[in-house]
Amino acid sequence: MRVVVVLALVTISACARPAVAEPPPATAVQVAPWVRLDVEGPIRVTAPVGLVAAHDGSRRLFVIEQGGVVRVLNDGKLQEAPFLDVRHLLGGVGGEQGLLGLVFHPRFKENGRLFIGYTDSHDNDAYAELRASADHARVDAATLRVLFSIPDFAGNHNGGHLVFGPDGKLWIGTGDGGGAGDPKRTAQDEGSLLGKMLRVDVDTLGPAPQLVTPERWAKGLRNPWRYAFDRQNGDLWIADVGQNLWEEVHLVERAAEQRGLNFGWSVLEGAHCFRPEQGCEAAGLVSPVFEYRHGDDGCSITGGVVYRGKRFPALVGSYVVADYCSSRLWTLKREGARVLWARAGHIPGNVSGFGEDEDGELWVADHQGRVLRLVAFLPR
Ligand SMILES: [Ca+2]
Repeated sequence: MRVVVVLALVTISACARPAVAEPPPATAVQVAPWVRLDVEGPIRVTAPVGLVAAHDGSRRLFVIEQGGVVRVLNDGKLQEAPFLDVRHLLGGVGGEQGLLGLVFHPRFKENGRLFIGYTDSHDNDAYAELRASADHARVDAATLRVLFSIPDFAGNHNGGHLVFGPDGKLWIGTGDGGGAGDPKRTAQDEGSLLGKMLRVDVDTLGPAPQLVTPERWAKGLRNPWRYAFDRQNGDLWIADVGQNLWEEVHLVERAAEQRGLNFGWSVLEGAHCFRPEQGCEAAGLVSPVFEYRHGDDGCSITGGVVYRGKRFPALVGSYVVADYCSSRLWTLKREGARVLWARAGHIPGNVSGFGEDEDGELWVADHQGRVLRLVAFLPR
């Protein structure tokens, strides 16, 4: 089965302008032609929330199932035996809870280390290390060591994503804890680990039970559902899920060289005062480079990866995002100081995550139970 996706490259002029934040979101004009994307699939899995490669030369792609199992795709075929099963560690599963993230150590091929983010049996937000078997064919859950966990008070906004940055550190985006409207104001609270982008050095672990003390690299996030580094230039793209009105994307150039940023939540939602009746002070807050309003465009952003594959030259350098509700796709690209965005059609289903294989080629997770692969990019 092939699903044809139409990609329309348009100008950014229709993008809503910020009400209060400074500086305003970058604006630019895209002049590339219309193109079509072909997506091949599906591969049937259960509630996938992400796709990750180990970059160990095995060419395997790992499917994160929210229920607590990691499956293996070998050359596009689903392996019967699971790679990892942590179902017994999870409390509530479904909604926004469960196994939420997976990443392999940059030297996984030598050290067999990998890391997961999940909601634990107490519904707290946990981050842990595991070690693969000697042949790296599977992972025994008994090797798990919790790096740290964050007490949580609601079932939603649990972060869970993990990526390694160009600095060799593990970057973990946490949600504000949940409920609605940042009820405990955690995202702006310097003392809370919630609503932050954390940075962790996993190569110098301390003693149990808290093996690491995360650095609060940035604050003001609501629930960053997938972010990615551009491995060519170190730019960090963050898709942060909005409340009732605005979905947003942040861009931090050469992020590892910066720190102390404030992405605005819950002073702002997108580039707009979140509590307009109270007014808001936007000075010093990082404004999103892209936002869209709830409605036909959707209701909950799913961030992807920065495409650095070879198959589709016109996509190189683009951060691909989708909306979970509308399944519309967009591509975002920095060119100098400008950010270009493009509508990219849609994929039926609920896009819950993206992944890139060892070649940097793009895959898509549909939360309804499918894995899809981008197989063609057709100018017309
Ligand atoms: Ca929560």
